[in-house]
Formats: sequence, C-alpha cells, structure tokens
Amino acid sequence: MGTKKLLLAALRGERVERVPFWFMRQAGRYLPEYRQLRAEANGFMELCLNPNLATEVTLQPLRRFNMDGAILFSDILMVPHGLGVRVWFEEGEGPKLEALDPSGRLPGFDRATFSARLAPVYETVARIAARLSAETTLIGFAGAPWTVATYMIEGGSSREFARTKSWAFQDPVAFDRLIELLVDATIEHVSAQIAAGAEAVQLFDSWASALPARAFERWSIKPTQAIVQALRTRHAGVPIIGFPRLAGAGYEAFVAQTGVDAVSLDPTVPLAWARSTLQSKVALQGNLDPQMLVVGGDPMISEAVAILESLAHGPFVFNLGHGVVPETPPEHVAQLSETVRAFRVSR
Ligand code: 1CP
Repeated sequence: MGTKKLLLAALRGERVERVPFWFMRQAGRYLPEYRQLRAEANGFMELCLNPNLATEVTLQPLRRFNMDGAILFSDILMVPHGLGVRVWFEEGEGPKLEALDPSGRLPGFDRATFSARLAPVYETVARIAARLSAETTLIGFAGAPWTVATYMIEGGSSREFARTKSWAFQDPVAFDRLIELLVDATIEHVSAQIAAGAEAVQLFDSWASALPARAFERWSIKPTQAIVQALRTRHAGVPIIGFPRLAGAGYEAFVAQTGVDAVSLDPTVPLAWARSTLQSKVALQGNLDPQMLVVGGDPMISEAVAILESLAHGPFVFNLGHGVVPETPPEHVAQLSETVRAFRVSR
C-alpha cells in the first residue's frame, strides 16, 4: 500500500485492505456540539465564512466516528455568494437568495473579486489540512452548475423548478450563458480548495433528476465534463467524485462522458446494475438510505452489509445515498461506522 489514505486510494481504483467511509452531511444539526456552535454563530453564512468555526465544525464528527474522509464544512451557495449574489438563511426555512431574473443581467465573474470574497473558505481548508491525521482524506466540494442555477433562479429551495425550467426551455442559449458562468466559477472555487489542501473533490448535482434526458446531457453532463477537464489540467491526480442524484439510467452516460473518477450513488440505484455497468469504469460510493440511519439497529446493519457485499469487490467508498438528516441519533452513526470498519471482503 503506497498510501495510508484509504479513501484516496479507493477513489483512485487501488485495492485497499478495508472499505473506507465518510457520510454526506456528516457535520450538522444531528450533533449537539454543532447545534451549540451554530447557536453561538451569527447565522449560517457566518459559520461557513469564519475559518475558526468552520474548521471546528468540520472536525466534530471525526472526533466521534473517525471517518476516513473529512468534508470541508461549507455550502454549495458559497459560489453565488462569491459572485456577489446576496445569500441568507431563514430559520426553519432554509436558504434564500436574491433571485435572478431572465430579463435581467447575469452577475459578472471577476476572478480576483470572487477569490477575495471566498478567501475565508480557502483559509478553512488550509487549517483543516494542517489538523487532519495522516490517514484522513480532506474532501472539498461544490454544487454542480445546474443545481446551483436552480437556487439562483428560484431564490431558494424548490420542488418543481418552474422558474428555472421556464427559462431553460424557453431560451436555452441564454440559459447556457448562466451555466457557463457557473462552470467558470466552479472551476475557480474547486481549484482554490485543492490549492489550499483538498485532496479529493465532490460535485453535488442534487437536483439532476429534475432534468429531462436530453437536457440532462446539456446541463448536467456537459458542464461536469468541462469542470473535470479543467481540473485535470490544473491538478492532475486529484480524484473527482460526481453525484448526479436520482439520475437513474442517466448514471451510465454520466460515467461514460464526464471523466469523473468516482460516482456517488443515490439509494435508488440497484447494486447489481451499478456493479456490472459502472464499477469497471469508475469507483463507486454510496448508497445507504439516510432514513436507515434514523432507524439504526438490525435493519440498518443488514442493509449496510448488503451494500458492502455487493460493491466492496471493486473500488468502493461506503457512504449514504444522500445527507445525514437532523433526526439521526449519533449512536446510530457510531454503530454504522463500526460495522463498515469491521467488514472484510471475502475473496
Ligand atoms: O441550519 C443549519 O444549521 C444549516 C443546515 C445546513 C448545513 C449543515 C445547510 C443549509 N448546509 C449545511 C452544510 C452543507 N451543505 C455541507 C457540509 C459538509 C458536510 O458535512 O457534508 C454540504 C456538503 C452541503 C451541500 C449542499 N447544500 C447541497 C448538496 C448536497 C445535498 O444535500 O443535496 C445542497 C442542495 C445545499 C443547499 C442547502 N444548504 C442548506 C440547506 C438546508 C440546503 C438544502 C435545502 C433544499 O433542500 O433545497
């Protein structure tokens, strides 16, 4: 084994002696120590933009569960913030943004201004890197352009994405320009995280499933491919994980065309299909249903073992199929971590 970082090795497709794991949203409201810091901070944006607090929140779950990966504590809405869009969080409601208007002007992308606005995020990455053990991989991330565009156009969370689709379907060429802006900003944002010490990165296309098949190619696959190409040139050897959540059969084209090193599977992806169709091309990550972690005990353990038995013969990182939910008892996360850590592949 050349490296002690099992997660990094697995993402590169190397054989490892045990399945590495981390959990999407492993920092957050299910942890009492998070809720306490969150209450002391002056809002969620402040938590993300204060390197002291963001470093501490990133490290909180590792102290309890010692995952193989630490994911930078931040949010996908940092990119709009870097572009000068006003972003805030309303208690109990979630993120709000000053909404873009199809007839208005797009924000401009000025690299120096963008980097200056997001400098605290990169400072956080550097501080985390300095404090991680030699076995832990630091994961940076960004939202994929389509998912970030939905928040910018809807002005927050959405179910139907009506404003976004109406813009994209009526004037696809104008919508391309917003996606291109977000491709440039995302390349810059992820590059800066890597320069500061991120060792692997994940692109969250959380709302990929809202796109019809042809639009999925144009606004999920193509932009991801452009980001992957640029990152490869600037930072060879840094694994890139794609997460086209709920993309169904679209996962196959996503893997074939984007050039990602790994894909994160949502819980609906059949394990046998993922193994036979995707795993010879990329490393897989996933895909326990986050509600299983709320249930805990035998149902959770037998499901986790089924996932491990299906996918651990090839390059694999154990994770959830989406983020940890606030109702999750921390003891269940401990139980799951021990289950994955103890699992051995039978060869
Ligand atoms: O009230 C609070 O304390 C804020 C809750 C919270 C947290 C803990 C938000 C608001 N963001 C985060 C952190 C966060 N967001 C991380 C941290 C690292 C980790 O431990 O994993 C990450 C990776 C994200 C990414 C993110 N933000 C995504 C992509 C992943 C996903 O879950 O699909 C999305 C869609 C967002 C937007 C967002 N930010 C916050 C909320 C509540 C939401 C989702 C709202 C919605 O459903 O539309």
